[in-house]
Amino acid sequence: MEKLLLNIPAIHCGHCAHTIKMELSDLVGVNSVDVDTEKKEISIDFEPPANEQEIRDLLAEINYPAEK
Ligand SMILES: [Cu+2]
Repeated sequence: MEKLLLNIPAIHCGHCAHTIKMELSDLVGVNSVDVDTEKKEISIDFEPPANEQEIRDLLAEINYPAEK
């Protein structure tokens, strides 16, 4: 299992957190998603077939692109 910590500047409220959790949870291989609304950070536990690029692409697609 891999863990990914990403900074998402566009997160500003609980609704954002909910949207991100729902969308990422739909990816096969994503086991858990934690969102820290205050720090604008998300932490994702995943395993194949999910991968970091797929997660970053999805976040960009739903307008919550990860920093760096
Ligand atoms: Cu929001």
